[in-house]
Amino acid sequence: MTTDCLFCKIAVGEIPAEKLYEDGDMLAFRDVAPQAPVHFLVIPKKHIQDPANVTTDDETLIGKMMRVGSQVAKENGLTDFRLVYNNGAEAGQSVFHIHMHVLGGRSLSWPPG
Ligand code: DGP
Repeated sequence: MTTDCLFCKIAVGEIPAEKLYEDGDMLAFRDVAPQAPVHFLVIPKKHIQDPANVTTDDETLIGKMMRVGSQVAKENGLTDFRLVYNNGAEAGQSVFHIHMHVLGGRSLSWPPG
């Protein structure tokens, strides 16, 4: 846990969130500013700053994020959905604890703005 990290605080329950999934090393919770009818985030409980800081030791954990995100998407009625990682402020990252956005429930355009 990194003490000044918002998502670390959510991971340990210090800050409340609407949780959709939790196990020993992972959490999925609804995004506070949803951009689609279904919009939630999947995070590892371990603090990793961003995709660029993933190491070979994290590969299983990061792969699990995709499996858990897809499972929770299906549980929330989605068959079509988008998985997004933002890396760095210019790419739209505002919380520097790695997270995967899962968005669905409406038609999504491509490319993103
Ligand atoms: P990004 O911009 O990719 O770093 O996404 C961060 C997301 O986190 C953004 O969509 C809003 C969401 N978010 C920020 N603060 C909170 C919070 O306190 N609770 C929840 N549930 N989501 C948050």
